[in-house]
Amino acid sequence: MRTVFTTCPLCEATCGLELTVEGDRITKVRGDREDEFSRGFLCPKGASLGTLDADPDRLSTPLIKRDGEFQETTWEEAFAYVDERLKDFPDRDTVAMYLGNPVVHSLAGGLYAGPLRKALGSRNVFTASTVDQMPKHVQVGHMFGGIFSIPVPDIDRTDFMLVLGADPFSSNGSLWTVPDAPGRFRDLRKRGGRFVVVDPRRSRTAQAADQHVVIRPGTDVFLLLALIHELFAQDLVNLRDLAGHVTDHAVIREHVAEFGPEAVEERTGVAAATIRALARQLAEAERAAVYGRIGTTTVEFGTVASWAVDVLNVLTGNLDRPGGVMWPLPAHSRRGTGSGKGFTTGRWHSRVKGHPEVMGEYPAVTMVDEIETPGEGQVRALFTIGGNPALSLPNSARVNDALSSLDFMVSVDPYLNETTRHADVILPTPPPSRRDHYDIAFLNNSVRNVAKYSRAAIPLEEGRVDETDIFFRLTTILAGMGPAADLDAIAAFQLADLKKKAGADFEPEGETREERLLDLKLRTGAYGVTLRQLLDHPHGIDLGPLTPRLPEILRTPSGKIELTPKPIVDDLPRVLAALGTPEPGMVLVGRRHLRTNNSWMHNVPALVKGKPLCTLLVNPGDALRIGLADGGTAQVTSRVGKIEVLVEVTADIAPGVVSMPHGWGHDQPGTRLSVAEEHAGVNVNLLTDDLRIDPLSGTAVLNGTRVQVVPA
Ligand SMILES: Nc1nc2c(c(=O)[nH]1)N[C@H]1C(S)=C(S)[C@@H](COP(=O)(O)OP(=O)(O)OC[C@H]3O[C@@H](n4cnc5c(=O)[nH]c(N)nc54)[C@H](O)[C@@H]3O)O[C@H]1N2
Ligand SMILES: Nc1nc2c(c(=O)[nH]1)N[C@H]1C(S)=C(S)[C@@H](COP(=O)(O)OP(=O)(O)OC[C@H]3O[C@@H](n4cnc5c(=O)[nH]c(N)nc54)[C@H](O)[C@@H]3O)O[C@H]1N2
Ligand code: SF4
Ligand SMILES: [Mo]
Repeated sequence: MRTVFTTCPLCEATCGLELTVEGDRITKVRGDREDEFSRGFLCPKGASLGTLDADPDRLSTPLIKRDGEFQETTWEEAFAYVDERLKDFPDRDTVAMYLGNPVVHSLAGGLYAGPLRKALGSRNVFTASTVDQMPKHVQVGHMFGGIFSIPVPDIDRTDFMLVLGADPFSSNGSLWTVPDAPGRFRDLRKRGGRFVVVDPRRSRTAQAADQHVVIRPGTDVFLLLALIHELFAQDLVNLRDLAGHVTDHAVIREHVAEFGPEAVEERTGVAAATIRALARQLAEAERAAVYGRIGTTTVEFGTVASWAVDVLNVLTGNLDRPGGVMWPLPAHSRRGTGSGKGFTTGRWHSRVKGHPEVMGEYPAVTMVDEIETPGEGQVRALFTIGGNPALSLPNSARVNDALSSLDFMVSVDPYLNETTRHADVILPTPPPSRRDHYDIAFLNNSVRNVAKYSRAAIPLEEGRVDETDIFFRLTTILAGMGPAADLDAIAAFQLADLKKKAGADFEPEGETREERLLDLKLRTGAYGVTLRQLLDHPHGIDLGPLTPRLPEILRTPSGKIELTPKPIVDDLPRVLAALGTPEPGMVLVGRRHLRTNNSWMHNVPALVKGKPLCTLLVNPGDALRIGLADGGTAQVTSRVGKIEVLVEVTADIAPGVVSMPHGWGHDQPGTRLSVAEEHAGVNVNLLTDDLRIDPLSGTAVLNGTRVQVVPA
């Protein structure tokens, strides 16, 4: 029996875990009380890591589909087969790639997803970002010059937080690495601070808040613009230390002139007096932070709303300031130089619908168009890497048809699920216990600067292939080096090259290619930490609270914070037009439950037991009017589809709104998910509309879908 300290890879909170390992099994999971960052916090998902890890439905060998049946095969044969079949697609744009959420949660993804995309050489790259956070990247790209320069609320030092469209008590934070978010919010209140939640649903976070502002879905943009309006109207603008670092801020006043509290109150459902009071609280707090997530990004005006969030942070002088919103500095990153050419989109456009490229990818919703539409460059082959587009993309019925029509499909995924059942080859990744972990992605969003590296808790079995090697091998295959290139030699060559570029005069240390690469990044990083030091500190190293970074962050052509970027300002007339065209009738929104993780953790018995989680929340007044009873079944219809779903009547949801979680619908034939099948639920994306996007970012509108609800 051994004790191993590691980091939970399941969500963005990056909690430290204390694992008890017996033989090749995790037999107990506890929150690591000595973890420098999470201090023992653990949620039900982390607690289930042992069961998830040992799930008998996980694939352990590659599968190749022959005559419609999956057959087990060797890794050599699987890679050789992929290499051979790819020869049928000399035009690389006909091969697409979809990268999903778990890719950003692994060292493999952090180090090798970029090279993998590059080696593919196709313009048809899609990721979960365009069903999630792309508006944030676009907005910070335009305002600060760097697509990853997303400031995060410094919750531990703030006095006031305004949270819109996020439920960190359930999601544990997003684009915001904040282990034990509930504890930190409670501490904020204990210090005498306040937080306000804007949400059409009384979420767990809203329940704990000082104030819950109920809003009509999809209308946060109007509320946010009205708050900006009020900062000017009530003479509350105070740039503090940002004066001199921003482009002319006074012009914003003109842009928001028509969004006064009275003009937006009916559309948002938020009283003008409430808006005025919120603006005052925000401006008068000594230190305040505005934070918006899913309910402000996966909506029609996601980019404008995201922009408005940070405009509020700037106009109240709370950007780059302790207790406001700040930029973390991870140990593997170097300090910025404060110079750059800014950010653009649309360097190329998609074949079928002419969508602009954003961050080198197209909207995930248009993947289906590219597969279905004949002509030169039609997508006929697809790689899915840690993604489940069959459940996670809008208009899933169409996605499923498209996937089944492909000529060739490869999935890098541990499960035979709703998506990978369509594949010709499945390359299974080992369970979390078998992999080394360092968080490349989420330390960029962390509320403290911390560093931690953990080697695999349990050695990888003989004959299995690590995810880093799967990524690397596919990269070399796509780069035309064949299925058996010498990966060590290539890695040594790359490391030498990187070493030279970084001007490093030392030999990076480590037992694996990835460790040496990480050691190089760390030692040439901002703090000069070494891999050896991290190995000596199994609970991580605390590098301190966030510190101001503005001058080195800014990479805009003007060298200032661009307060009114042209592409964003140009979208305001569309916002104004929408203000005048209210959306009558019932609308559908999403939610997350503490015991879920998008689509892929419903195969863990402890996480799906008890009351069904996949229900339609209906307000009691609406239920009475429509004739729905708690525990009954509703038929829900949208432009794209029709479903039947279990009804949960509750006053927690606003009138005129229904709420359903995503990631369910495990009743598809040909999968291997024995537990999830018993708790199938219904796929909400059979209702969401693939034609509705935020045009500036290509992000799907997943919240605020117009629906009709009747008894089934
Ligand atoms: N209606 C609606 N739809 C939504 C959302 C919503 O709020 N409402 N949310 C959206 C959001 S925010 C997101 S991020 C997307 C997620 O969309 P996706 O990323 O497409 O889906 P996931 O459900 O995260 O599926 C992850 C896949 O990775 C596999 N996997 C698990 N562990 C590993 C691993 O270690 N390595 C690899 N290679 N694969 C692994 C799983 O088996 C699964 O197939 O869904 C989006 N869809
Ligand atoms: N337990 C759990 N944790 C997760 C995940 C999970 O599936 N389960 N998924 C992870 C992923 S990939 C992500 S991206 C994050 C997301 O993290 P969050 O953004 O915190 O996501 P949610 O918990 O869905 O909270 C979104 C809230 O927005 C509200 N909402 C919906 N529409 C609107 C609107 O128009 N306006 C406003 N103001 N509110 C609205 C919903 O009612 C809901 O309470 O969570 C991550 N963490
Ligand atoms: S909050 Fe996230 S990181 Fe922490 S234990 Fe739960 S799933 Fe893991
Ligand atoms: Mo996400």
